[in-house]
Amino acid sequence: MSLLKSFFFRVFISALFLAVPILGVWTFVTADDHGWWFPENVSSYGGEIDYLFNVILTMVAITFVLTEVVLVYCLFWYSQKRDSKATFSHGSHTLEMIWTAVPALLLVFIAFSQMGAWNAVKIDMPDGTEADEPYSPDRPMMEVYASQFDWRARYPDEEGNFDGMDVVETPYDMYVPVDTKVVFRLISRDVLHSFFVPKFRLKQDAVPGMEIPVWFEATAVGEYDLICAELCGWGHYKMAGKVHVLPQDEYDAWLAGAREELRSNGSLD
Ligand SMILES: [Cu+2]
Repeated sequence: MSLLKSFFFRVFISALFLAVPILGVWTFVTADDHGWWFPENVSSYGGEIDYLFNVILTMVAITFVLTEVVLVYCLFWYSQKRDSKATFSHGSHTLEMIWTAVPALLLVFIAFSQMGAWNAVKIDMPDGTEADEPYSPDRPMMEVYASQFDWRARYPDEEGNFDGMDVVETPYDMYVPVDTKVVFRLISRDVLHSFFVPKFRLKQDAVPGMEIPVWFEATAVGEYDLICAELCGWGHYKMAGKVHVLPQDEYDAWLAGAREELRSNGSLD
């Protein structure tokens, strides 16, 4: 009996293949205990995004496990020596219908399940702005400029203007009040960048030539990583900033202080 057909070799190879789904599922099931899972969610819509992620992950997991089980079964069963002749198959119309219809239905299900979250995050801005209408200048909270290789948050002056002398600009850092819907325009000065705050479950491309309204509501005071999620050049790695979420009174005090410092021409201590 050749080595390839020996029973123990077939068991060994099948077990190796079986280890893939077992390790794969184990990795996901225990990921949270090892700190490999998502960072904590601190945004009002983050729970919805995580829910959608889990729905899709479950679908993928079931498909993955079923496929692997069939693979291991075939690997073991059909590698044995047999005397019978192989049968010729012209394909199966029924099977093709099933493996086309099932994924199609799943995709339709995903498409409908995500509509609410997509609408809330990307289309209906909380200040009434729609993503495809020009941003209204009477409601701006801030502007965020992305450029090679930094982020700049710009805060309007007391009259709400972005082109006056008292526009506070903070490179890399962004300051926002907690439990408040923060709306801003995302603008790129050069190439494609992507505004990504993992703990807010927020990612939005900055596209040259477009002013894209973005919003979030942070639910906990803290300091959160802001990174660029679009490879934008040699200094891409440097586009690491922080979103500082402050209690409302501290935010007001910070903004007032920053404006005062700006007007002082640097003469304040
Ligand atoms: Cu970038």
